[in-house]
Amino acid sequence: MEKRTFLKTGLFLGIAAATTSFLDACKSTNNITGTPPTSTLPPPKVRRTEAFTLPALGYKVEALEPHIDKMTMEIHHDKHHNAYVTNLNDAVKDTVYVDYELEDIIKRITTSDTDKKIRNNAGGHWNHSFFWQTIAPGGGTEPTGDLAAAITMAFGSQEKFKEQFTAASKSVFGSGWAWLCVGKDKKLFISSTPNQDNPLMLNITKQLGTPILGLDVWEHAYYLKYQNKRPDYITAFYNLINWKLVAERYNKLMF
Ligand code: MN3
Repeated sequence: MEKRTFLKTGLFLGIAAATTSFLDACKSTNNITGTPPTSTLPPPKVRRTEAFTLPALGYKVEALEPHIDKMTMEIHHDKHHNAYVTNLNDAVKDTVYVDYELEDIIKRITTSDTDKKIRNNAGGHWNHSFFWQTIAPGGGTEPTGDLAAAITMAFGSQEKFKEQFTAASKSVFGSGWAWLCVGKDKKLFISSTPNQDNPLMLNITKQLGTPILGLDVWEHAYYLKYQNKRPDYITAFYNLINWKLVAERYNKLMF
C-alpha cells in the first residue's frame, strides 16, 4: 500500500470509528419520545406539577383601542394563545419535557422533527405571555433612565432604535417576531425569529439573548384592522409599549 493510500484509509477508519461511537451515544439516550437536549444545560431541578394555563391579559380586550382593536385581542388571546397552551399540554405528554417549566423547555428544545410540535407551541405560549405584558393601555411613552442610555449607546438615539426595530419587524418574511434583547455581553441588540421561535432557544436561535421587548408580526396579530399594512400596525405598537416594564426587565438583567 502506498503511503498516501494508507494515510487516506487510516483517516477514513478514524472518521468511521468516531461516527459509530457518536451514533451509539445517540441511541443510548434516545429511548423516550422527544429528542434529548443537545445544549449543555443539565435537566432542570425544579419540575412543573400543574398543566400549562392561559394567563389573563391584565387589561380589558378593548383597552388597547384604537391601536389594537377589541376583536383582534379577543381572537388573538382567547383563541390563538389558548390553542398554543392546549397543544403544548398535549405535545409534552410522554416526552422528556413532560414536567419541565416553560422556560426550561424553551432553553432545551431542539430542531428535530420529534420536538417540532413542542417547539412551536412552547414558543407560542412563551412569546404571547411575554407580549401581553409588553403592551399596555397608556403605554408608548419614551424609555427613561439606564435603559434610555443603553438604547442611545447601542443604536445612536431613540429614533434610530425605532427605525432599526421597525426594519427588523418589516423584514420578517411570513410569520414571526421582532425582539429587543440583552446579549451575553450585556449589550442590547435587535433581532427577529421565524414562526414561534425566540432568542432564548439555545439550540435554535441564530442570536442568543434575553428579550426585554417583542413584537408579534404574525398576520393574526393585525389583519382584522390593518389587513396587509404591517407597517401601520408596527407604528401603532409604539403607542402601546409598556416602557416601565421593559426597563424593569432590563434592570433585572443588568444589576
Ligand atoms: Mn400571535
